[in-house]
Amino acid sequence: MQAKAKYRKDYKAPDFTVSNIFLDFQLNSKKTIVTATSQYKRLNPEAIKLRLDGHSFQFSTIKLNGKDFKHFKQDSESLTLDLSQLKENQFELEIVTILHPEKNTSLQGLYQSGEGICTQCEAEGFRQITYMLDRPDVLARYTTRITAEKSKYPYLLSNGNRITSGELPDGRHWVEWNDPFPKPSYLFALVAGDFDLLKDTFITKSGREVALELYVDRGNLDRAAWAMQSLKRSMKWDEERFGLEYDLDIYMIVAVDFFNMGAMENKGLNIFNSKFVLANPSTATDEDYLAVESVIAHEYFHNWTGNRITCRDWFQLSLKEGLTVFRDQEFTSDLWSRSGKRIEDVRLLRTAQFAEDASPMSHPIRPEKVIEMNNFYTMTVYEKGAEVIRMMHTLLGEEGFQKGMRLYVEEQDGKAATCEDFVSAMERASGIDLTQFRHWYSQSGTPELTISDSYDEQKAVYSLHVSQMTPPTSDQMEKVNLHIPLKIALYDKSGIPLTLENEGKEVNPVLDVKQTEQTFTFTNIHSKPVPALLCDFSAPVKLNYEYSTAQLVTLLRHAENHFVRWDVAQMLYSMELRRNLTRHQQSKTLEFSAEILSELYQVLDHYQQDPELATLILTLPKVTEFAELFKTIDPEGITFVRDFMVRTIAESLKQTLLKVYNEIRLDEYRVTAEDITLRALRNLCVSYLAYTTVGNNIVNKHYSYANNMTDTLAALSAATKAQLPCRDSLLADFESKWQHDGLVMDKWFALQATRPDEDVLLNVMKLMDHPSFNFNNPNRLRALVGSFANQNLKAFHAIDGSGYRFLTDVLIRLNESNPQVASRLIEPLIRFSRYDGQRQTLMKRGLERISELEKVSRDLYEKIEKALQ
Ligand code: B3K
Ligand code: ZN
Repeated sequence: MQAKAKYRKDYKAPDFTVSNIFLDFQLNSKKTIVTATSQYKRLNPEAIKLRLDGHSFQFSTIKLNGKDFKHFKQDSESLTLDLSQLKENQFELEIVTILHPEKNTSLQGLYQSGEGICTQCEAEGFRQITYMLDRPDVLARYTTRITAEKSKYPYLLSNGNRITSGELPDGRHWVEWNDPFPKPSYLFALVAGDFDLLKDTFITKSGREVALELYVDRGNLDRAAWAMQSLKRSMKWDEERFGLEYDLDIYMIVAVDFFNMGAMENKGLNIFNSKFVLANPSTATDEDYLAVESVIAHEYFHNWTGNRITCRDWFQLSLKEGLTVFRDQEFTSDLWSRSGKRIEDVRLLRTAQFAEDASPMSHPIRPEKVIEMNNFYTMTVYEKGAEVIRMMHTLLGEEGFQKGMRLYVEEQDGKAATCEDFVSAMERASGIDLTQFRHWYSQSGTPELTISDSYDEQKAVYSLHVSQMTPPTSDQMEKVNLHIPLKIALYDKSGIPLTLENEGKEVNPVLDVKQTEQTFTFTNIHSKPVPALLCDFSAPVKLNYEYSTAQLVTLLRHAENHFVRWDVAQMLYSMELRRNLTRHQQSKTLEFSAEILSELYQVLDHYQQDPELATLILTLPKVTEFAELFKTIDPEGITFVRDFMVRTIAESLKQTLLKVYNEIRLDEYRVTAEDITLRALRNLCVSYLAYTTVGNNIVNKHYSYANNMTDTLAALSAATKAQLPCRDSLLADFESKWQHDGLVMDKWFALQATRPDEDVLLNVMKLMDHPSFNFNNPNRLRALVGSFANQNLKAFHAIDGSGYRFLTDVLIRLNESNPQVASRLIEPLIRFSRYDGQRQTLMKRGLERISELEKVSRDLYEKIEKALQ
């Protein structure tokens, strides 16, 4: 296997570019003929070789300026034209290729999804359609003409505006589209199929009317309204907060069932995984509703941050992704709850991104070396990338940040830009020096802040001693000091906030940590304070400070910042888990601190003060969240102790849980912040009560009275996790109701995969033959196999190696059919260094089995090579 790596440092501007491209698709699911006629320009007068990317199609002819052309060399991934005889610097190439959408299970390029046909071109899928300069810094104007059988494909869609259309005598019809905005090939899209269509309009702030069209599978119109409303809210918000307006006359979204990721921001024609479009009360949970809204927003926001301003090369991916995630996070925060959204995002970052940065795949948000680009659509590039943007927002403030955004847009509109272009605009607009801050782009790993404090009672002086250190990562041994914004607050013992000052001068609560060791001093402090550190998670770092339980309790009760109150609850839980894991490993009986239980009781009893925060505080971290506390993970022990913690909380708060459960009354289902919050709290009560003597009764009733999917699933999940007697009948009931609907069945598959039962793996294997399961559908695979490998810590890491063997078998199949999905699913296996020696050997055996295959995909090769290195 030889897979060549690309390095960021090797970037060279292209020798040639394409100004216009005309694509003619004679569409058929078995055989599609594509004729691409492109206007090329030689940018470097010395260049005589034109290397075009392309693979996985049949190539029939190539013409240069209308004449058959033979001076080319072809290999498995490219076509190189010898243009030494060509005098002109502008020329036309016509290339004919033949594709087989029906056979394309990789779901990249042109492929069949259900009865329809669609495309996915990011990052490098366009080269599976035709030979092209398939790189994001080649921006061309696209005209696309699609011809297909009218009865099967009444809708023929592509980017931009519908120009003309016509009928052919043989039952086929055609439509021609033109996109006036030059774009890179990865933003090209085509969809053909029969759909139900939801139409609406949006009037932009400058008064232009935009047609909005949402295409869903026939019969799904009653699940489309929420996505449309979400789109309109996104368009409005981007005008109000960022001053950015939509630019075409039409915006289309198509929902498809077979899709490798969440959605794709193709210019004017977003293609979505149906999971992030379809929602109605009986099929979608509150969480699904919010996820739909946020993905719709994310893809819409890409129209400016991604499409109008795109990336110069793929190493700059975070330029569009980090920024667009930041924008969608802000959108959700403005519309719903800022602290709730922050907590959700930090939970994800601390588990998934920190884990990635401690794995063989560790990379900076702007990677230096890539083998398969699809492997870099990561938590690091997206979520840590968004944190880096958020830190700049913290340092510059909203006003300075928006000034920077305006400068960035003004300078880069219509261009392919770099991360440096963005930071430089922020710096120049605000006058704030970001020299040291830039290291966040080039340094991988999770920095650690170790903080200690001292108090001089006589002088009334309090000092925080902060040191920073980033441990080496698999990709980078040497680390430098970063510029870390550390937001703090001080409280006195009774929880009253103290003014931050130094010698009479007010001190900014965001401390600039820049050196290995720094001391920050506060004067006029008349008793030893309790510090709230890293408020709002002002930087993506780990914090070491020896909090006492009493200090944590003070903050839990009194901190003004909601994030801090939630965060200290996490610390209390972590302390309990660590302490009990040691006891468990020493075969001692487990014990839960009475003091903490009584604090939890107070939070629950006073939930009305802030039901959302109460719910978040009372939610115990998942096993996977707890696992991240340890260098070496004990899957069985963590699962055992967490289970003990759940049961203890449930038992000791039982009466109050019951009281709250009965107090909260929600009749008609509404997707409002207030109702979602109360529903979440009530369902949290159900999840705890399931472990008590009233569990079976309550859960059973909760299931039968449920008038929405949120409650139904909460009951089903509680029954499964607590292994209640009613479990099997509820699971069977759900199955018989929803077996026709893959998307809803995914919830059921995920529950099946996370059952605490001993025989869960046998059950998962059996379910791979379930009529609702489909190995070629990534959503089904992620629900069943992904949930098992990522969420069922204990069973996946069973010491007999059965979990690893199962995943390896699945990966071997997927290596051929869909490498991109395989590469996501392999993650838990490459993280073997986090487990004991016996498990490591078994996990490595799985990886070796894959690497011994005759043909390993680039996607898997890159990860296995890094892991076994
Ligand atoms: N840009 C796409 C992701 C493409 C992934 C390619 N493997 C969706 C998004 O981030 O909005
Ligand atoms: Zn994105």
